[in-house]
Amino acid sequence: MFKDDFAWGVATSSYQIEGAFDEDGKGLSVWDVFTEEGKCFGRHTGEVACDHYHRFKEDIKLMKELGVKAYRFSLSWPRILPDGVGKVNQKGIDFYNELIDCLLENGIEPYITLFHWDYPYELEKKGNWSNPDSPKWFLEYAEVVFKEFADRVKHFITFNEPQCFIGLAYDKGEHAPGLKCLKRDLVLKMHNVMLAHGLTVKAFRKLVPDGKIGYAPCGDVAMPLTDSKEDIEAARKRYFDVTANNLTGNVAWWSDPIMLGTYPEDTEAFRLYGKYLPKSYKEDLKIISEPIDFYCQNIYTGSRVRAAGDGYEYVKHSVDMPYTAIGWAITPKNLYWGPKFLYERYKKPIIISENGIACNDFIALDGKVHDQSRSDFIGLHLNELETAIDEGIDVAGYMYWSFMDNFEWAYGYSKRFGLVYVNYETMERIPKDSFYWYQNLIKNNGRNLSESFK
Ligand code: GCO
Repeated sequence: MFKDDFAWGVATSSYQIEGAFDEDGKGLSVWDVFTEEGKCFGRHTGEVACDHYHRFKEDIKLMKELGVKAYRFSLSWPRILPDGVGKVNQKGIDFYNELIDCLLENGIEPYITLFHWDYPYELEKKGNWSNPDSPKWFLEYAEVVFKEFADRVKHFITFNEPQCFIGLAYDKGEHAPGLKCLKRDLVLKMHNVMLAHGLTVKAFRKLVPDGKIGYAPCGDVAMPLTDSKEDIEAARKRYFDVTANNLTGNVAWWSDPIMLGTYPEDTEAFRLYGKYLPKSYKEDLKIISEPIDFYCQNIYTGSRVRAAGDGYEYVKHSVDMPYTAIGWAITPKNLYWGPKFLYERYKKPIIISENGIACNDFIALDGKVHDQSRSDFIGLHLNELETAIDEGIDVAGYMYWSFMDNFEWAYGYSKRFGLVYVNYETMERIPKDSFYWYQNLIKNNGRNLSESFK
């Protein structure tokens, strides 16, 4: 059963919805530059996105109608500090103040993600996360945020999916700024991101003693092929393993330092690349592991694993596996095994900070969007999550990704994840069928989950 105070929510991020990319003194982010260079599907950009910057009141009205208790959104660092550090842009602060006040007036708890990828371009030019000062730059930004907003906002998340803003951005070259760096550089960037996290949590404790703070990484969940002890242990091993090929995209390198105060030293990647860590890394780990209050995870899909010798091996999905419109396998059990493995290793309350599906949504003759498969996707996943909760896994919330259709990074606007359909020409918002399905579920605190399939 879901707890009475379960945080039923929806999530978005600044670059994906705000637009107003150069309005009111905002500085450029790496995504503004990357998209301007035509690097994303159809040369789409976030210049206007969902125009949320001008329409946030209308959007929050819909959120209230949806009945969510929590709204997870991110702040644009260069909207607040156009150069990344130094001068604060008061108009940026004003925008977020209005947004926060409007949420609170509507009884919605804000969950602020400090960083969801729109890195200040001015800092990119100074060497981004490889610069030894980069953790302090982030701390400066975070302190401005805490001072301006933490009188009203009590839930913060430092980083969203470092696997992507380092891995996809500086390792695979698919996300802004689109680079392919050497391993020695990647290890340093990863370390500096985690140091920035630790410094921020430390500052938060002083500045916001009554607040809660967490961290939101991601990762493909390893699901055991059978319920045998051997397969379960094989899946756990794979989930937290770090191979040479998965240095930037894995779970343990990005979470063990923060949650356990150690690097995953018994992995292939550490044996190969641990030597690139700064000499002071053990000292830094004391800061990096400053305790947090909740551990978030963005979970979308999973892989099947079985025992093989004293290790593990992948088992391909069956040929009839269904895939979402973005090509991800639909594997609801990831919301059982993911939280379970994570809770058993890290022992912190878990928030599913993202879970969702891209569908080929369109407006039907009756003017509505009939996305039955989205409701089913959510229901199937929540069913598994509830089983984990019933077995004692402490899960504090679930944030559907996303509240509305938006700019899906390298895919531009071609993938729709929203509960609310967005017509990008007129900016009209149309709640999809799943909006009303989720509304009903929240109203019943999830108690009608099994009935809701009927
Ligand atoms: C992600 C992001 C979102 C994506 C979503 C769907 O964290 O990758 O947090 O910005 O839009 O995950 O891909």
